[in-house]
Amino acid sequence: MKAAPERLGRSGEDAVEVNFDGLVGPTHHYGGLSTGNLASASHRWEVSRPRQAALQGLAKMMRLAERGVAQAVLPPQERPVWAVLRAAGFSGSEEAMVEEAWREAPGLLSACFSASAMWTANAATFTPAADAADGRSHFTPANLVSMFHRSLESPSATTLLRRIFGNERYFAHHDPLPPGRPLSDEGAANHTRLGWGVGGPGVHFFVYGFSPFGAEPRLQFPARQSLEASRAIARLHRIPPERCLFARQSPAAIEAGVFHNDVAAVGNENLLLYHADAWADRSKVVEQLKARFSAICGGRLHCCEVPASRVTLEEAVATYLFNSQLVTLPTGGMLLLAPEECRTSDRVGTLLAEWLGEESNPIRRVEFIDLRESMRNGGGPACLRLRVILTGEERRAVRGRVFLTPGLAADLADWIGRNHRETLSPPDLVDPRLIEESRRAQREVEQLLDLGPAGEPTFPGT
Ligand code: SUG
Repeated sequence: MKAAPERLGRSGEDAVEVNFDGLVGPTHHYGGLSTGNLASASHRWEVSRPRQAALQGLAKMMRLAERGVAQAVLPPQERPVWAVLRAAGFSGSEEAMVEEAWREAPGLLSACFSASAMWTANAATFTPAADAADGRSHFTPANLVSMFHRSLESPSATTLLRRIFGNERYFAHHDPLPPGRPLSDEGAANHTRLGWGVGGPGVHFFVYGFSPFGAEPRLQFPARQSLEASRAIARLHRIPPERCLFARQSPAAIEAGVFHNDVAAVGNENLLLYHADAWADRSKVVEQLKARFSAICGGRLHCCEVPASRVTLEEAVATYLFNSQLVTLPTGGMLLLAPEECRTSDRVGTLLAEWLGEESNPIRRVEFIDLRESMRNGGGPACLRLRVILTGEERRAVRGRVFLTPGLAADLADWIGRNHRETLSPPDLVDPRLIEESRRAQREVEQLLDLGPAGEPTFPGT
């Protein structure tokens, strides 16, 4: 049956997009854990600054909240992941386990200490009620099986989302897709919802890196998102097929370090910014997207294509231009919140000035933000947030003190100041005081966010 091009769920008149940003945990370090993520590889084992990282993330949230954008937070995850260290054969006291793991398997220890849950664009894929045939909002936590350290996030993300969005009347929760390469899923970083406003019908643009059961080109870097995973999410979330489009990343993009689609494209409402080499068969993809947009949403999708002659893929990866956050301002028009690295590139600067000068382009403001600590691990402004569209009723059903207010921001700044170290490098992971600091920080933030009982996440194989 063909769904009418209208809202499927409850009235979305008072719907707003809320950015749920991940708080940076006290074990933020540079493990060099993500193959194909050039920043992660090139800063491997350098000294990180956990306190600055967390404050930079908070400053971004406050900037957007000051601009009138709805902002909320997600807590970090408990680290290290003891269950995985035990499952890998380490035993004895916590200190002994960490020491032995450092001697025998430093990479594994680094993975178990990783603060990578901060990049909540990878936590889950979300579909608003307005686009789901059953009229509920859907969450599927990403299984993140492509990178071992990231796969450790999935069990806790699953319990966390169920705690915060626990009201079953509004929210449907799916389990992460079964682990394994054929259903490798990296969450919202490879998914963009387009549509006029956030309350009306939307078109869902899924980008995948590989098709698991086909003949695939051999690449130097791993393609992370599978077509079957994206299709499974669309099915589970009850999105009518005519509202979905699936496109393949270009192998050239993956080889240039575009490990997620959000490193080469960003969209919001009726605007799509993208690198010309982001997708295979790009002209066809853009044509189909435009056609879907006008059929489902009505009107024209505004597409800004950036050819390599203006900005190369390498420049896109170095500046993270397309990982800017593109948000609608309550006063009308859009704000592009770009990483500081874009300010220092003349070529990117010229492009931004052009976008601002075009009458028909919805971007009204460009601002820059310093996220150096996260950027050095390959995480820009858009990586740090999960977009969740909520109606007024749904917002009231959200549990915990997660919406950012000046009071919460002050409490979080204080929490960071007391718990996060100035500097950290992988050899510091054996410092027994870090275990205590990490545990205390987790306890305090859970209390501060008033999240209620946590429950125990279960890790596959533990
Ligand atoms: O998965 N980096 C993350 C960065 C995630 C960026 N997210 C989006 N593009 N949406 C990753 O590669 C590096 C961790 C380390 O090396 O210590 C890391 O996990």
